[in-house]
Amino acid sequence: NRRSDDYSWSEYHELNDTHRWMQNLVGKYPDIVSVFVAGQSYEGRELLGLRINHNDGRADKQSIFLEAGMHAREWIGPATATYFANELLSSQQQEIMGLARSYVWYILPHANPDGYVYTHKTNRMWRKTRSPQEKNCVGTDPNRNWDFHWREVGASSDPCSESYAGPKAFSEPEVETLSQYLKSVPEPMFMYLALHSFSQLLLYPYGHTSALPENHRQLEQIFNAAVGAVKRRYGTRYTGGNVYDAIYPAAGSSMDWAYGVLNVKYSFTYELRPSGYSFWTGFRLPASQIIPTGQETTDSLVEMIRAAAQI
Ligand code: ING
Ligand code: ZN
Repeated sequence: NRRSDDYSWSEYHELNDTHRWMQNLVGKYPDIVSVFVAGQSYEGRELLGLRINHNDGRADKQSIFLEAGMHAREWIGPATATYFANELLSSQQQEIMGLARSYVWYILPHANPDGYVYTHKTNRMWRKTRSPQEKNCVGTDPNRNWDFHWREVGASSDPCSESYAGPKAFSEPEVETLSQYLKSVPEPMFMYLALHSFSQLLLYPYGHTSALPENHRQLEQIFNAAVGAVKRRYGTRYTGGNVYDAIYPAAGSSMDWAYGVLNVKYSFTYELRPSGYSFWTGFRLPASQIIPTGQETTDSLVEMIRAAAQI
């Protein structure tokens, strides 16, 4: 039973630790922070998020939604999401606090809580959800389960595959309830962000086709600003582009659904540190890199949002 002040970014946390930290923030910043429940997991856990809204009387703010932890083993995503949330609340940098005030923020560190718990208790390399499927296999890839060009390409119909799209679109309660929540967010959504790992890529739609989205010139402009900024502090190099060409065809992601169905014009996915291709080490980013990753990703998000707002 640790005190909220003990929460730090020098280690990776278990789900309950982070949920408790979020609840404690409400007590610490009652006028600014509330928690929201974006949905439920198969095993009955809450999809708990932080809503950050500086009530400074500014009307008609837009929202920015940041999702992390969709894939269970990608631990740096949730750690970076909470790092960024903490920056929005307590940064010494004027431009970050300015950004914090300019939008209504929704931050969901653990979009796949069952999977995350499973990576702590049983199998560090688990990726999917934990719902039972056919052939005695477990789990659906939640980033292939969204109802937008579902299972068209780069998604498996084999329940035992790591990229299993599920028996139908929105079969996973995590995905279905989150989609409902996203539709219910009252402020117009300016940007949708997803944090994954790894490979140091910044991605934008689409995953189901090599055809570029209608506003791809703006997306590329924002991409360039974000990739320039992520390099500033530690020289971290990112590449990327549209999912289909930059990594692989992959239909049914949250980002494409946010863009294609919710109509969020600026939708991006970060594949965070490390670079490289080693499956065995890629998801095990040392905890000593949480803070540097948090810093450079915050730098990048600041520039990304600034660039998008200028368009
Ligand atoms: N990569 C992502 C995946 O779901 C991705 C890449 C991003 C696909 C956005 C589609 C849309 O496969 C990892 N490492 O999870
Ligand atoms: Zn992922």
